[in-house]
Amino acid sequence: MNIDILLGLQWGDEGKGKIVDYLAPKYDVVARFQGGPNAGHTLEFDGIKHVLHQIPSGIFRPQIKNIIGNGVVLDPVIFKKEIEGLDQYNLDVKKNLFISKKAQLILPTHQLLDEAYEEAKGENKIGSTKKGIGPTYQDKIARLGLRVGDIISSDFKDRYDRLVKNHVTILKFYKYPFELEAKEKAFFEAIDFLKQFELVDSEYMVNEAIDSDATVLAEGAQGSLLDVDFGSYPFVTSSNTMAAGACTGLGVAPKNIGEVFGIFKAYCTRVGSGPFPTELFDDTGKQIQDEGNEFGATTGRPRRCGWIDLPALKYTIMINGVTQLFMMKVDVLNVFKEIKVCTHYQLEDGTLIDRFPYEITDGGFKPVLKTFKGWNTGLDNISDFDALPVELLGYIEFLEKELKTPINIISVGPDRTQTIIRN
Ligand code: 2SA
Ligand code: MG
Repeated sequence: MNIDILLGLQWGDEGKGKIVDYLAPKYDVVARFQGGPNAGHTLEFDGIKHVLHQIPSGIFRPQIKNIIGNGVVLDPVIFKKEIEGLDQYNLDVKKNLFISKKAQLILPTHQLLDEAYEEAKGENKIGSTKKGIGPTYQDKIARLGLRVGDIISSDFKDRYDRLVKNHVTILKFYKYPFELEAKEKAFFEAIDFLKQFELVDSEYMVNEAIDSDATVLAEGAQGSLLDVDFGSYPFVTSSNTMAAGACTGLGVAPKNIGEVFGIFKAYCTRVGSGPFPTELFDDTGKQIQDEGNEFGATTGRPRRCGWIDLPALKYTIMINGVTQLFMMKVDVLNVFKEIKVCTHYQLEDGTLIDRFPYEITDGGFKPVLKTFKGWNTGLDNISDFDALPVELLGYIEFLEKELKTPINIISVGPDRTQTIIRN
């Protein structure tokens, strides 16, 4: 069988956790391929609300194998906390979770470097989650990093010390004050904890699953507009969040990619800094934030809110080869009498474009907005697509025509059950 990919088409937080959890019964394997503890994937079911950061969202289904792939950067300390947080659910996590030996380790000093780099940027901060993501990927590319598979080697501590020495030199250069002792103690405790888990050559596991006709879902983190190559650089994360990232982050050949599920919100949000053409600074933006409970699932930061952005969505659908769209958080717009959609950007000379420009800077162009009548009613008791309000059906039809891709799932609330499937 092929491997399907599920990814976010905006700036993250599109609701990937919910959808992976929802789709999970169809899959034998769920694998994360990039990112790390910067991600916050929220799942809600049976009155439980749980946020996962590094562990794949299939973990709540006992029949599913969950893989943390080679493309991930893993913080052992956060991993230990995450596992302990799952204790309450009586899951056999050790049986169902596999970690690639090739995943990179986030060291305490990576996290300190992330803070130091952000502080040094002054006004130009990326708005990083300060989880050490950027510095860890930096060391990976510089061929300096430590990998999960290294933790069992006898010289692990020496190699750790050598890398930390480098980091300390940089921290001192930045005059960044730090205290390492307690962090290191927690790190080595967490490394011991990690040794109890199955550390695997996950590229073999994934490909064997594909060859044996098992179904595999690759779970993306963050969103395509945060992709290090194609996102709003430099205000991006440090990994390839796009579909191609699943190939390198799991060791899967492009010919084995099946469906690419692209998820997007019925509006748009962004957490951290960087341009956001459709951002709303008025009461409407605040209302979307309140209705959608738009606060970072990892850091608690308020998310910036705005209308849906079609040039950006067309771009991310293109670079990912999206085959199906899932529209999330539709219920958040229930309160509005009018809903707006950005169809184009207008450049300073008046030209209209519907491409995502190289320099996406706030102020360089204006979003052109088309207004729709809102459905302005609750969607609570609706489970049938055709029973959705006519205004919402019109909105969906317009988006499908513009995006040239079917919208097959409509999410009308955070719970597993609040999901409308288009037959
Ligand atoms: P980093 O930490 O180096 O990856 O930050 C770089 C940029 O990427 C953004 N980023 C995110 N954007 C949305 N959601 C993310 N996950 C958390 C969530 C974030 C949170 O689910 O809410 O809790 O604040 C995520 N992770 C990284 C980040 O804001 C920077 O713009
Ligand atoms: Mg999130």
